[in-house]
Amino acid sequence: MYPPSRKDFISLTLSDPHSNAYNNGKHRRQSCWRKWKQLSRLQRSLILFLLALLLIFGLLSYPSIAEQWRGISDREEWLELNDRGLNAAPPGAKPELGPDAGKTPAPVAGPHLGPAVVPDVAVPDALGPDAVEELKGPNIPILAKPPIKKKPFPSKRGPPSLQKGGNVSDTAGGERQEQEVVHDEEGEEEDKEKKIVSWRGAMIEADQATEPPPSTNEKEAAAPPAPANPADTVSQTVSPGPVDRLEVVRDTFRHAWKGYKDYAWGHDELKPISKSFGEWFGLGLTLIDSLDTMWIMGLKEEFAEAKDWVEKELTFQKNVDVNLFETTIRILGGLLSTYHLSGDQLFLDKAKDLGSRLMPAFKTPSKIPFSDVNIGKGTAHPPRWTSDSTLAEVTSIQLEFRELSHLTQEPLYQEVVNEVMKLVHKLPGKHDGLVPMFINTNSGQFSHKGVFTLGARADSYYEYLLKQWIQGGKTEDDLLEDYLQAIEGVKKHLVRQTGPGRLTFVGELSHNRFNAKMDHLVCFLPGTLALGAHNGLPGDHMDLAVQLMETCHQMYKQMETGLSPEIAHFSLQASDGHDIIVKPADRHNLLRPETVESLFYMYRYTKDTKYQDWGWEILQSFNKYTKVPDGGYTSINNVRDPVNPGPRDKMESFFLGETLKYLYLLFSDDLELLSLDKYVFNTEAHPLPIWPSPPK
Ligand code: DMJ
Repeated sequence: MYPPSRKDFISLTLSDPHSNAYNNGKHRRQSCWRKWKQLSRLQRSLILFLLALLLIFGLLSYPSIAEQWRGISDREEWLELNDRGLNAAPPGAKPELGPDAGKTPAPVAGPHLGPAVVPDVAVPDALGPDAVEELKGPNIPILAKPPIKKKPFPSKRGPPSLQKGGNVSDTAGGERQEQEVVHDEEGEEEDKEKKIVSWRGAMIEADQATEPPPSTNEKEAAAPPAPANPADTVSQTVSPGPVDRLEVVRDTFRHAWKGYKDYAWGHDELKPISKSFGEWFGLGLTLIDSLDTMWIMGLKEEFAEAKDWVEKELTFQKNVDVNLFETTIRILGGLLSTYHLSGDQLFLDKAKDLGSRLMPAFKTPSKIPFSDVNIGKGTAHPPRWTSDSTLAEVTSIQLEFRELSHLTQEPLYQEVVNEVMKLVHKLPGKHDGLVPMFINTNSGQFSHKGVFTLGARADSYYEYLLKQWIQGGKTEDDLLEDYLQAIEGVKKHLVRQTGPGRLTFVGELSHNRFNAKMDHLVCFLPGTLALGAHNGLPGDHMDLAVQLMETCHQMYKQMETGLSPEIAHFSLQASDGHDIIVKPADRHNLLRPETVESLFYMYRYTKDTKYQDWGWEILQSFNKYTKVPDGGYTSINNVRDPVNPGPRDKMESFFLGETLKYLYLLFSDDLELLSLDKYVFNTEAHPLPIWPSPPK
């Protein structure tokens, strides 16, 4: 018997895959079907089985893929949040072309520079006509919203992103550039050494998230930080004596240190919720920032362990870009002060090594230093999109470099930083002593003139004018002249009072328009004014200090958590209900020190115990809303929501280096403990000795 004629076969030959002949869809479908029918039963079953397998696998892996997509959309959300008011551009973002194209510094929202600053861009204010004056600077380029880079799926499955709510200002600062860095440590393979470290504060997820497994992390990230062990929150009505308060600060430090030790040892910063760490420069930032605090608090065991790490592990021979300012105030300053307190040569040796590696930053046409230095390669550069440096950054490294010269008898350190001060002293473009926020490293001229603030990017310029003058035995007249003139400028242009409660605050000026906005960073000013007054400067500086201290206190007291927002706006009209207005994007608290720093100075100089009480309330609020049960403290997203303050999963090094140190000194009645007549504190709270006055 002949088999039935196989027309199928004919059709198959017609559909020669190599021919370019047109096959319509129907024809193709028929061919497929015929092909399928030609297969043996075994072949068909095998194919069906494989398809079923693929389907099952696909269904099983769906949740994790969906989870990753959710992570991406979360990231987009916080990037957008950062862009509020065109405030922050993520790494790599460039400003739109404009009159200053190619040299416009991107604004930064960051822990170190403070809130993002684009003060000359109008921000609609829904909160009332006086909360903020609308500002419309005509010539300032607006940052283009940068493309959002989607992170490719990791090749291996790892712990989910635990940045609940995102480290808004910590990870997406406009000037932050991600760089791949190869650490040149001995004995390590290059591949293993590759880490992402960023410029100016971008905390890139460390590869090795430490324990515990993802599920636990997720659970904790979702929950607000410990609504405190009742023992941690001493009732505000019970006022323990100073000794008890000192012990509570010590306990707070120990708890913070425990988290760092358990989950971030030797790394830059603790992420207490996810029990992991973030790297910035990869130099053990928190550990070094904390050294002198431990010494001052008498935490000997902790100090010994940390010293051991410095001795055995800390190396500056690393191919890493560091920010000159941040590295100077935190690491160089921390090493120098620890050397002074402990007398241990180890810390001076490390300081010398670091100081010499930072020197390439000063090799610029103008002698105004670049922002970034590669401490391994000995190269320096400005941010990618500009040749500007931030004014506060180039004028707030002087105390440390000058002290290094003193200790090493090597004049070069002092010479390079003094040169910067000389240049700025005679520079045109100041406004009654107030300085613009940027300076160009090529021309040595101010850039982006017209915006004046005591907040981010300018703050510590004013602080270091006074402190250098004090450090140098009050002999350098230019510094004093600049400081006095600046404070007059502040009084004339920036100081105002609120309408409802007559609170005195320091606003900002943008192209001659006043903005009733004050960064928490500005709360360093009462302390600095008090320091100046104590050193013989006009008495009205102290009056202003008292008034501003009250305002900074109110920035905490009027919030539901008792913690200050990052930025406050003030009402100028008496008819407005509230003195202080907080915009949704400004509600975060990064555990900053400025208010407790000023409380310390105010108490030392007035002996008014209300300042200690105010500090005590702040400490209790930190313990109530930012304490993480298993160790560490976290920045929070919303100081107005005591039910869910929104942990950010980051403990800044300055919480241990500054905030807790100043609280400890505030509660101590031992005036000889770091006497303000013998020491001057750098802007990261590291005490350096005041030099003896030269004979007259
Ligand atoms: C610190 O690094 C220093 O105090 C700096 O001067 C400003 N920002 C942080 C703390 O807020």
